[in-house]
Amino acid sequence: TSAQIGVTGLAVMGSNLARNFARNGYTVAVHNRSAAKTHALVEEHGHEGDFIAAETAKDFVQALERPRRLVVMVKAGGPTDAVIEEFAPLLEPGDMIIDGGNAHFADTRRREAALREQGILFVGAGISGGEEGALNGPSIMPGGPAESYDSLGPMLEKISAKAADGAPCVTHVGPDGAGHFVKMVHNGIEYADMQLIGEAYQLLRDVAGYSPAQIAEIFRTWNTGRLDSYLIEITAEVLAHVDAATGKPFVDVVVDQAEQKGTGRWTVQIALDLGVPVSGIAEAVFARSLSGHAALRDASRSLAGPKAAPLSAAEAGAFADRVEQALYASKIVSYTQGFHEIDAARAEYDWDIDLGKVASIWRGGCIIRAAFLDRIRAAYDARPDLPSLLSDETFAQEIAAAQDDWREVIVAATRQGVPTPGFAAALAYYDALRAERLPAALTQGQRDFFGAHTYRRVDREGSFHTLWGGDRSEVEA
Ligand code: NBP
Repeated sequence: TSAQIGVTGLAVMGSNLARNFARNGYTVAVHNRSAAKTHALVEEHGHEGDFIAAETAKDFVQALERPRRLVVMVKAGGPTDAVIEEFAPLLEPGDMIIDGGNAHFADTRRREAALREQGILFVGAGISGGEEGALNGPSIMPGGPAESYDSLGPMLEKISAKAADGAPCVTHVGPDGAGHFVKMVHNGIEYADMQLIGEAYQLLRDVAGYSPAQIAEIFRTWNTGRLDSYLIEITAEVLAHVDAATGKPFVDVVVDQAEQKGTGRWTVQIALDLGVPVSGIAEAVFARSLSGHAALRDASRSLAGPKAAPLSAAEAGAFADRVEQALYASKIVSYTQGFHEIDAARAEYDWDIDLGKVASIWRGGCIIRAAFLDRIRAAYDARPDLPSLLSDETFAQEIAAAQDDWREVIVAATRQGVPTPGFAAALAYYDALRAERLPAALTQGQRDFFGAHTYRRVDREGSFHTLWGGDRSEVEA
């Protein structure tokens, strides 16, 4: 017999993905650089389905039915190139390599172009949901040539998570690096979601005076409403957890320095290149880096702050409702910014990405899965050319209803000296988009003054320059 799919790279993600394929009835060839992992997988989980263990690259390739489908689940970067270099010479035109690692989309574009020369279909597939998702159903974001999806799609649909309506959380996202790009933005949005939740927690604690256990209850309540999502759910779990060793809230015994693996940073770097304002995601990335500057924070602890005036217990409940509004409104803005970035990449790289489909495949399996995504899908389904999520009538109305509370929360935070970069950046974005006039006109005047960079006029076509050093008359540039 031969295998319908092969997985090489059998650390936690690869072995769980291989088991997922096997449990869904596929015969799976498995291979790892060091063969011990291959044997361990088959010994421990061989009973879950049909595995073919391959010790060498040659055996692995020979075990696959043609055209071959070979999933690479190794460490992103150099290791992925090493594996492709090892396997590509053993493959034939029409065979497919699927990279399920967290590759940078630019690497995926490069690899796709190189392998296309050899007639090999290269599919860069973003996979979200961690090890648990890989085993029981992840959200999958495959890119690459569209024809790859004919044979690969049905298999991925089988092993993927399913949304509440039963739809598989996978679609052909777009050509070459589109899948990894969308996975990158997914992670950027995840950073923003986590930061906003963190700010809500901090406000409930430092302004409203709630304990972590009480805040866990508040999050549990929120999770039954429009904020219903995996991240809100696990936030309640983490906040309710008590450290066994000290009896203190778990959140109080963890060092408050957040780490990152880099996909959030990429989201911001690429947004800068594309000229897309993703201020909420950027603040989330910066908040993590700020938290890690221990020496700087130590040196700054004695800096002056406002006189603290905590709320009374009677005021706290109403404040918590306001925080929910602020969190929800800020979340709409983060997703607006993330989808803008995908839209900009769609134009830049000529990718045919269906934004409603993207929202749809994030509804299950992945870290940002949320009831909210159904609404985003509906917004794009109703109007595929929606200029921005904020242009959707329902979202606009919800923000209109939330904005007074949103502003109040930021005022309270500012007055009490609680940093809310995510909430504040989201509101600034919203207000800037709404503004009749922006100070960008002044910026243009300054640029023309010091650098003769020219400006456009509101009342006439063309570019103009004022002779600032001379008689200040205007000339056409
Ligand atoms: P790791 O990222 O820790 O990679 C370990 C695997 O890479 C092992 O199979 C290892 O083989 C192999 N490998 C390395 Br390292 N260098 C190699 C080389 N030069 N040639 C061949 N194989 C090499 O594994 P992971 O945590 O399972 O993640 C796999 C991919 O999935 C990564 O790209 C990751 O970013 C992505 N991802 C992870 C998660 C998650 O939650 N962990 C979620 C989503 C995506 P060895 O056993 O012989 O050392």
